[in-house]
Amino acid sequence: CSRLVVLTCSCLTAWGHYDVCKSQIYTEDGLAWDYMACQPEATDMTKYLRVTLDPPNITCGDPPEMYCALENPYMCNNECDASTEELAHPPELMFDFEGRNPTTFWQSSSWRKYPKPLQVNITLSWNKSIELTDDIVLTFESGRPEQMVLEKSLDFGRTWTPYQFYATDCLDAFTMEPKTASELTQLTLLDIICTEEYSRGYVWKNDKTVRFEIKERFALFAGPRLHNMASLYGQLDTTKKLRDFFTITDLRIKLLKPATGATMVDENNLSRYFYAISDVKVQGRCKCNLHANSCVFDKGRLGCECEHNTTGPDCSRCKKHYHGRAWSVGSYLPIPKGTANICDEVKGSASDGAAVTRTVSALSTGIPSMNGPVRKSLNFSARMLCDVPQ
Ligand SMILES: [Ca+2]
Repeated sequence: CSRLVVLTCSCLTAWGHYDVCKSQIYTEDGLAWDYMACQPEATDMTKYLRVTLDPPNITCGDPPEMYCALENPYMCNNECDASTEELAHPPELMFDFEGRNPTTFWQSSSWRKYPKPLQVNITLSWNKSIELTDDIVLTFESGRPEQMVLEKSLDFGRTWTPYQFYATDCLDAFTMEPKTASELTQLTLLDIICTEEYSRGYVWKNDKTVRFEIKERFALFAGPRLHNMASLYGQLDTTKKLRDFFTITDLRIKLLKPATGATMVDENNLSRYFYAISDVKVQGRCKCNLHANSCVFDKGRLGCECEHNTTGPDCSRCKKHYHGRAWSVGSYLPIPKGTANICDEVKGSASDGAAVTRTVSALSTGIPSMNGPVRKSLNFSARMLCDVPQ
């Protein structure tokens, strides 16, 4: 490494991660900031969402109902009563801490209006663009649905596109050939597939989860254990479609048909059929266009703490007086492979000194940050940053 790079590396070791926005370096002109790729820490995004159900009165318990087990219509000991805390199953119970016993879950009314379909839309809204970093995992306490679609929105719920279809029979339900995420390749990564992997009949007792496989898709570029994130970052840097694929503002779980245990629907005992979800996992980070390394939740809203003289909830424009050149997304790759694409000051506006002061104070505000403790993957960071042509 050259002298400059050695300094950057030592700063990083102290800071702990490659994703920091900048570090101080000495140049011929004195102390200066060295900018590099930055993005907020990935975290549990279910803490920051708003959930809406459609139809709104689909949650069980008003009036109280008794439910029977799917596999045994004579085992009816599941009572739902919205007016009693111990017997109520409101939507919040999909996002609380799991791991205690008994489990807590949201539950729908039963299929008492059969043959009219029992369908529920569960919409999760962040009011902010976020980037998914791990699999979306839904855990069902009822049998897993026979038909379901996971959809995403990038424009706060105005328009929706499917992420994945799920069915016991993809051809019958959606006229799609069944596929699994493991069959995807770099070329078909963005294809929307229908999978039968998470819906099959009687095995539901053993596996209650339905997944949208983010990591399997990442692995197509980063390798099976995601050891080569630089390769994925390189792809993300150059392919907007790929970046957008993993970006959402909202998710919608469309439950289209409950589990029936792969038999004919028992019309005399419709209290066997319902949806119940105990847990929803969504890991991700605020999308800050690689211009912020932290994101705060303030007054019920997520917002990036923008650097590089950018502003807006996603740092998607240049600050006033900093339109010296057009705004551009930052880079996943550190300098010199990538560039931070800093918004330049327009000559003759605020002084350099004032700009630096503002940036520093933004870093040291007392607002609780979503950045967790010091990050891991030091080796990766140092290697990436030292990888400079001599
Ligand atoms: Ca729960």
